[in-house]
Amino acid sequence: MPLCTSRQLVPTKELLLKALKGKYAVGAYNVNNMELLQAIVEAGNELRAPLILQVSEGARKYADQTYLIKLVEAALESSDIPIALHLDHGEGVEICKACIDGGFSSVMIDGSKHPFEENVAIVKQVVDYAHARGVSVEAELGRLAGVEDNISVSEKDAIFTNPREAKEFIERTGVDSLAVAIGTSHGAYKFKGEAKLDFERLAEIQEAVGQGYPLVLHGASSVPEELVKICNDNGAEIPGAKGVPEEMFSQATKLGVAKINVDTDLRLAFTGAIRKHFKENPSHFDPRQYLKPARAAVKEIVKHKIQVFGTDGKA
Ligand code: PH4
Ligand code: ZN
Repeated sequence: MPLCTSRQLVPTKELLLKALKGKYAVGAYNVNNMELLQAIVEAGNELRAPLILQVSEGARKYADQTYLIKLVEAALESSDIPIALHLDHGEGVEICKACIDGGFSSVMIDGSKHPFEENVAIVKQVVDYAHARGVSVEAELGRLAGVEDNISVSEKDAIFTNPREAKEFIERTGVDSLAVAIGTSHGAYKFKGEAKLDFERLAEIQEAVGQGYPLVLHGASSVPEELVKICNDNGAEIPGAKGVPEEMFSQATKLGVAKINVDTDLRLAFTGAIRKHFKENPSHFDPRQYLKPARAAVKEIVKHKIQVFGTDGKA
């Protein structure tokens, strides 16, 4: 069912294939409320960059899918850049079907916690349903985990995406994009020691699946020191947070990463701005007073992300 707007969402696959060709990545930003959505879309509009808006199961529980879809409809009406709407980490076949029926451009079926054969079977079911309705599918192989300095080769092999399995997985499921585990993890604490991603493995994955196949990086927030500092200077306790260094993304896009997920950095920007506002204005209690700087801070970080991930700027 298409969304109720005069302007429609674009197919996620189209955005990813274009990004692959242009050697940049499309940022996929998590949407949980109106201010986050407005900030993301304003950033994309200003830089003429395509966007993937993504909604997790947690977001659906928090805000209700109907509200989120209506907000996305409003965003489409107030912008003219290509926008896709994606289900992030769909846990099972039913939620994927609900989002496909609800008009999403793509869904992620996350069967990564299941053994390989089970993951193949679940993903294949979603792919069959989605493709019959013109919707594309992302899946995940391997487990997202931060890299500790002393992680052994066999530990890595057990957790990270196996290139040979990736090729077989794609061939057997027909899935349109694949999230790979190469050392990123969700949240603000990604690395105990030095930040490291397994680019050798990413190169092997790209060789196995082919240069025209879009890969996805989850857990890709950079956890900028200045955003953590704003939070901590204004009462937060987020010590020792560490994300993916920004200079790593150009290497990732050269090796087939066409979609980069960002949520934690938006949370840090939003929360930092609110904390700062309250510290400076203890008498304020009108939500518009503190949500306005929060929205502006998210817009700034999304604009920065777009510049870091690259764009053809022609959207
Ligand atoms: N995601 C975001 C997952 C958000 O349930 P929830 O709404 O908390 O789920 O898929 C990412 O990959 C974000 O990575 P990041 O933490 O590095 O930003
Ligand atoms: Zn994720």
